[in-house]
Formats: sequence, C-alpha cells, structure tokens
Amino acid sequence: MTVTNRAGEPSGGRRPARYARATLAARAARVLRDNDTGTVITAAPRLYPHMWSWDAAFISVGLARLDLPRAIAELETLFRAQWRNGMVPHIVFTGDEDAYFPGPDRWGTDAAADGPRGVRTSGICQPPVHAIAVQRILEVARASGPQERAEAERFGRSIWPALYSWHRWLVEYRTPGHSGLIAIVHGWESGMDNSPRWDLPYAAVRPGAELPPYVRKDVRIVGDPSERPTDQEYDRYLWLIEEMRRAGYDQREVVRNSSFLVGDVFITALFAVSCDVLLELGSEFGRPASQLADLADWASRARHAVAASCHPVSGMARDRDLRANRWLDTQTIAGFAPLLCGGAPDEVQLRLLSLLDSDRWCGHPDLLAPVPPSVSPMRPGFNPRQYWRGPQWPVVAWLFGWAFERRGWHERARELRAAGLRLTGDGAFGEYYEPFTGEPLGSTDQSWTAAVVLDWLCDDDG
Ligand code: 2M8
Repeated sequence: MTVTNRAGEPSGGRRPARYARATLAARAARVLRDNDTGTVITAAPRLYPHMWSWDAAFISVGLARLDLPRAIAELETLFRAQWRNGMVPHIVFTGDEDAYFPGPDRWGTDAAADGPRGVRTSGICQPPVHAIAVQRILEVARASGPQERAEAERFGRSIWPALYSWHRWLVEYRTPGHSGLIAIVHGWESGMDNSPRWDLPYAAVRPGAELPPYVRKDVRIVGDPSERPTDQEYDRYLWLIEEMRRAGYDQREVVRNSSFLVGDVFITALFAVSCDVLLELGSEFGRPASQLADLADWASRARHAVAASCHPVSGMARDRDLRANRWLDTQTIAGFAPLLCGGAPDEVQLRLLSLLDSDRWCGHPDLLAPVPPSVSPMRPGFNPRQYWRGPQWPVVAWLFGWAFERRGWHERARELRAAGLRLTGDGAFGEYYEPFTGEPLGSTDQSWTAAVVLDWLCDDDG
C-alpha cells in the first residue's frame, strides 16, 4: 500500500523542488537584497517592516555567504540599539514607525532610564542566538580568504564585549528563583509567540480596563487572519506591555510584578550553547579570564536547569510557570531543548532522539518533509495552519541542524538540511509552512527563511 500525504503525494517521496539549487540560491539572495532598506534588512516586507533581534542574527548568517560587510553591519546595527543595562531589544524600529503595531509610541521606551540613545526600540528581548551567528560569520569568512578572515576577526573582537554584557544581563535580571531557567516576561520574548506552551500562564494575565484601545495591523496583512493570534491573545500581549511601561522598564520591578513570568527551557538551552560559543570566541580573542569563567559557569548552570526540567517519563524538557510555581507539561518542539545543548543523561537524550524520529514528530507519515513541526501532529490542539501551533519554521530546523552538526551528529544534520530544502524548495520563503502540503504561510519573502536556505545550500555546495 502506498501511504500518501494530504496533498495526495506519496509520503517519503520527494516533492520535486520547483527550483534548481542555483536558482533557489539566487532567489534567496534577491529576497535579502529586496528587504534591505539601506539601514536594516527587515524581517519581512510588509508584516515585519523593522529589525527583529533573532531574525537579524539568522539574516547575518545568510548574508555572510553573499556580502560579509553587510552581514557585519546588520549585527552592528542591532547592537547599537543595545540597552545600557545590556539587554538586546527584540525590535529596532526604522523607517515608517507606524507600519507595525505595536510601534515605538505604544512601547513607550523613550522614557526608560536604561534605554539606548538615538534609536527607538521595543522593551523586551528575544532568544540569545547572536554569538552563534558571529561564530558562523567567522567560519564562513575564514573559508573565503585572508582579507575576509581579517575583517571578520576584527568584527568578532569588537562585538565580543557587547555579547558578553547581553549574556550577563540575562543572568543578572532573568534568572529569578531557583530553577536556573532563563525567565521571560512576555511570550514574544520566546520567539514562539502564541505557542500552546504559554496558554496556562497567559490564562492568568487579566488585561485591566485601562488597556488603551488599539488597532492591529498584522491581521490586515496576513491573507487568513485566523492563522494569527486571536484578539483576546493580543489584549494580553498589550496588557503586559502596559505593565512594563508603567514600571518604566525597570527590570527588577518587571520581573517582580509582571503577570507573566515563565522559565523558558528553549531559551535556556540556546543560552547554554551560546555561552559555550562565546567562551570559545573569547579564548581565541584573549578576553579576561574572569569573563571566560563566568561564561563557563553560566553555561553549566543553564545546562543543568534544562536537564532538571525533563519530564520523568517522556524525557521532554519543560518550561516552568514561575508565578504559579508549576511545570508546564504541554509538549511542543521546545521539549527537545536538551538536544540543542546536551547535558541531560544519555538515556534521556536517546529517548528524545527516537521520539523526534517517531511518527509523533518528524516521522509522521503525512508530513511533506521531515522537518520538526512546532507541535506534534498527534497532539490535541495541533493546528497545521495556526501560528506556532503546528506549522514548521525553517529557522527552528536550522537551529537543530546547527546543534546536531556541533554535537558531531553529521548525518542527522545533513538529513535535516535536506528536509529543510525540500520544504522550502518552492522559492516562496514562507515565514512558516503547512506541514502536510508544504504551503507557505504568514509572510512570503521572509528574510530569515531566505537566509537559512542560503546557508543550507552553501553548506552542501560550498
Ligand atoms: C513573530 O513575532 C512578532 C512579534 O515579535 C509578531 O508576531 O508580530 C515571531 O515569529 C518572532 O519569532 C519573529 O522574530 C517575528 C519576526 O519574524 O515574528
């Protein structure tokens, strides 16, 4: 019997990529060029017309394959917006500030004592993947030639202290309590905005009647608004901003009082491995021993926290609701966090690997390509089209592939790359994909998708 997916194609069979590799690479390069405003490369043409923190990191990885100075400039622009306390903001606004909601006026960060000068930003952060991007840029530059190598090393040395203070901020302000997990004060900080991971903690966020009225822009841009978070969810997102704004973005106060405070296991795993990377770079650049020791210590604590979060039966890593003091058992892609950073017992990691390969995740017979979906297709509540509640995100696949390569699991990394390219081979560079049909959803010409596709293609072809 031939098993077919919902598009009626034999599952496991290859959907012919609509574009040859060279054409796909050229199209990806064009997306990055077209989204370049001259100041930043926007996350997406209409839906996200500014610079986003973790998008910028992935974008710089793709750019390194095209134009090293432009890749460097992107991260320099982001870090020029770094707050004086060390936080790297999740959005750096440029150009038409009203093109996205919530814009800088709604965030009201201009009055924040710790905010940057001369640039307007949001008041929260996003996952710390920037050290990973810097190391990747260095690797690509070193393979290109002596001049590129020198330029990338100069950049690496100059940005290192800012990366260190960003990591220090996460430790100083965002590791409350005893779980050792890095805490987030808004679902947007996780990058996985309305993942079911946050349903319980968000249920406790009660927007006050004083929430100023607002008009969303995202639902007017996305073809099918039902794929986006609901208005009720947006009320909560906006209410959390209101709370922070009233606290003047004073981190101590925000962490003490915010209605939402969750230890994020995925960010913690990324932080652990980013600290490793920053430590490697710092050793090479001769940074002070005390700072290198900090990084080793932070990495080890974060790794330990990830391992300690693993569910005793499933092995999946869990977030922790720090307000309600309970583990969040909702199973999503974030449960595989220990595979990113290691540190969990071998037996747990093996269990996770076989779960990832099983028909509950990448081995599901209806998937067009074995790229991990944001939620298992077998879980109740899985929705193949809804934001972070089922679709596949190429950047998430890139992160796992990068981690697998680093951990020496080359075959797994290669397979994930091939799967990612199969998913994205139509050249639409979707923000995310319907897992059964491969339909690109959300924005098309999304910069981070184009960037990771370029990196995958160049990894295979040199
Ligand atoms: C999405 O998040 C923004 C808010 O930050 C939004 O929905 O308006 C997320 O997918 C996030 O991870 C991403 O960085 C951002 C821009 O691509 O879009």
